[in-house]
Amino acid sequence: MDVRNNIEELAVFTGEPFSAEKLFVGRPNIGNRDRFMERMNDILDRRWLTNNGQYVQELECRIAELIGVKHCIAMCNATIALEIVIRGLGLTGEVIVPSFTFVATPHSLQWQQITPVFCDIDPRTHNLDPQRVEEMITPRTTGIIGVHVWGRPCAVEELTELAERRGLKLLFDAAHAFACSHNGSMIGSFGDAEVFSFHATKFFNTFEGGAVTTNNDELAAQIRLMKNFGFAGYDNVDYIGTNGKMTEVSAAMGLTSLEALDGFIDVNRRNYLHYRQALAGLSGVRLLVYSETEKCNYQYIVLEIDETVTGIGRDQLIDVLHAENVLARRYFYPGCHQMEPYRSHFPHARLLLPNTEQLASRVMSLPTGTSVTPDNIDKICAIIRLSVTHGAELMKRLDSRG
Ligand code: T4K
Repeated sequence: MDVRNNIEELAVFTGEPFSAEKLFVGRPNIGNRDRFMERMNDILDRRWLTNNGQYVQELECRIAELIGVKHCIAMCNATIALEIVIRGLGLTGEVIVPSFTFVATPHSLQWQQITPVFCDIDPRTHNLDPQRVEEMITPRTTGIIGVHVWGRPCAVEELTELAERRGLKLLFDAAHAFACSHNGSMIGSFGDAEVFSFHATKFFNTFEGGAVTTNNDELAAQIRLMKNFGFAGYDNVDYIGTNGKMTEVSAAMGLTSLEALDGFIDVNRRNYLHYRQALAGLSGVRLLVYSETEKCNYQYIVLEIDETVTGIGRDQLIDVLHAENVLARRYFYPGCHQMEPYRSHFPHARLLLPNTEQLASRVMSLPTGTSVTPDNIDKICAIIRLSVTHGAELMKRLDSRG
């Protein structure tokens, strides 16, 4: 196998990466090209490109059925979908969110002058800690947005009980959690509404895209108006709205991706199990595990690096992997509270976010998906194993190189 056997052979010293081909986190999964092209031709033949076309309607029905909800409203992306549903739910003032998420989550609030209040996470789950959430509630709080980070469910029951008891709206950012379940029910069916992302980097993609799912008829009707400028029929505008519509091309990709969904999950699961086996027993490197009893999409291969054990920090390990053309990512570094405008608005937020701060400094995502083979994984894990086994020595050498 073409892998390095000792640290002198690492690309940081030789300049020669093990792989000429770059291995990315977030490489898109692509379904059957012929089916997609057929649908593209059909779109062009029918000359119906957007505005609630046939493929968008079909995709919405299929997703609602898959998740077991009354309504699915397809959108141009998850960020706009979050903004629209936040407005539809009437959130104002302050909304409690994790900082350990993609910046779209707080931005969708701040964009409409609602203050995201960052709450700490449970270090075991990487998701909102419900006890901390309760401590962050003030008279200005109107809602909670839980994020099912890595597709692993939030503390759904605790957050639901808390939201009901305190009269708050509960929304879930389910950007990572398409086709995942919690206690046997599909994610997408909890809270007042949930929002999925179908961005190219998600395991199920529509190029760009997203969706809101809900069982609330009134909310669904309102969101449908809002994503189409507020139009309720020709020449009649009932609401202030925006343009959140999904195109037919995106929906065609979505329908084609749906047909391949089980295959994508099988490959992701195979990759996850392969990583698990290849990294087993490596001290200081913890692979995030998925439930054996729930549906999972296995989209994120997440490692936590404990530098006190490995002798090499997360950032140095990423440097080594990048030198080998393995483009690992630091999702979600440094935490939204350290990004603008939040860093300036809440300069002391980190004092309330010790678990977020610690996790953001240790966590990294590795390549997976249909473009990644078991052979790629063997090589990636061999590099990690070598770097960790020679952690202290490698750090000394890297330091001396300046
Ligand atoms: N909430 C959460 C919790 C989210 O994670 C996200 C998005 C959202 C909300 C908002 O959803 P959307 O509005 O996007 O629907 C990427 C994605 O752009 C973003 O959708 C995603 N989360 C986030 C976690 O990752 P970046 O800034 O890291 O993207 P970028 O361009 O660096 O690409 C990531 C990797 O994917 C690269 O290694 C290259 C690879 N890639 C990317 C694209 C677009 C490809 O190989 N092919 C491609 O076409 O944000």
